[in-house]
Amino acid sequence: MFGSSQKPNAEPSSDEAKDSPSRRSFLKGFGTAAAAGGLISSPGLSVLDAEAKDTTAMETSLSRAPDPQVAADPTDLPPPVDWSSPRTHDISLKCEEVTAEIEPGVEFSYMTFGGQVPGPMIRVRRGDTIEFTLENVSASVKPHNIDFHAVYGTGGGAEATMAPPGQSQSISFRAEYPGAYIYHCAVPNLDYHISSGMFGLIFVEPEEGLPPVDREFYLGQQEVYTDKPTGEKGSHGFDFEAMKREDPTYVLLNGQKHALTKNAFGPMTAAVDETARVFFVNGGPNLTSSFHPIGNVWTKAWREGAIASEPERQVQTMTVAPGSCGIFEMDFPVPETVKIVDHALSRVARKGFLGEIKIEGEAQPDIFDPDPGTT
Ligand SMILES: [Cu+2]
Repeated sequence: MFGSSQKPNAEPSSDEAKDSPSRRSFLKGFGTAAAAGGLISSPGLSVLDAEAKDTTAMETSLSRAPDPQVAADPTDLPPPVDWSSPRTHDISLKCEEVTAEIEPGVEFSYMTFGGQVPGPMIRVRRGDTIEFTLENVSASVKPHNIDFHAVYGTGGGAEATMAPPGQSQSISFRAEYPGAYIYHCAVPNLDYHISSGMFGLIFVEPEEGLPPVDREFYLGQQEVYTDKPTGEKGSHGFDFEAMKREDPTYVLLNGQKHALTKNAFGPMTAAVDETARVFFVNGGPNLTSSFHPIGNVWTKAWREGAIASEPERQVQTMTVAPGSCGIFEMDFPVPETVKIVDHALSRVARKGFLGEIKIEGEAQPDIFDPDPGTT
């Protein structure tokens, strides 16, 4: 069993029930997923840094974190593969339709894998076999399925996993090729379902593994098309015409506005001289991301998550197509707050996209001195 199937189970019977206290408490805290079969660890995310000040123009203030939380904990991802011969994994995901706030006061009906956006990250080794079950919970209204880009087979498994509410479907597949791949719902209205949150990442590690890093983060982007202007309070319905025009209301990192910043669920954290690896999935359904760390650089970058290729090095911005992924490494030589953006910056300034990595440690004035007059 894996991921969401291991979490406390609060299956609402109506939209109102989806906002129940039990669900709130389940979703509110980061790092609640339990490990199973060595696939998941949950070190937890730092709390909001109340002392930090931010003066950049692109930061807007949120009075509180959206509740309930659908933003995936960026530190809740399976640890690196530590086995050296093929294994079989039992992995399951639940399709859950969750009403939550994109930002405070803006309600939206999400569709998710495991109650989070992006859905739980899956990590296996090339040559492993996955006995996979998709459960569409009985509280769902719509049928769902799953297409893994890591799968050889019709629809990446989508046909065989089509599950009406209250039903489960299983497939078995062997991970034949390494890399970071998207998984997503692929029902006929697949763009609607992906926009509403139904996507995630499966990483098939190469047999030889990866070089160690100090931290790993799991991030996902999607754009949401609603029937009200960005930021207008109230319940936002879905706008199919806006989606046809590819004119989203929100472009989001981990499913909610500014989720991974001090103004919502807290930034990611690291220390000076540490290294980090980012697994990034762009659900789309339509927009290409220009993925950039402000105040830093992708030290190594595997375009499209194609880990079997040689990485590009010291890349400022990586384009990540909708329905694709990237694997990016970073160094942290100085204390700073790195802002994670889509460098199509109107998405940051006006449509809700932003993440932060707060790096703490000794100042390194030889590398960066913000005030040279005083030293
Ligand atoms: Cu779906």
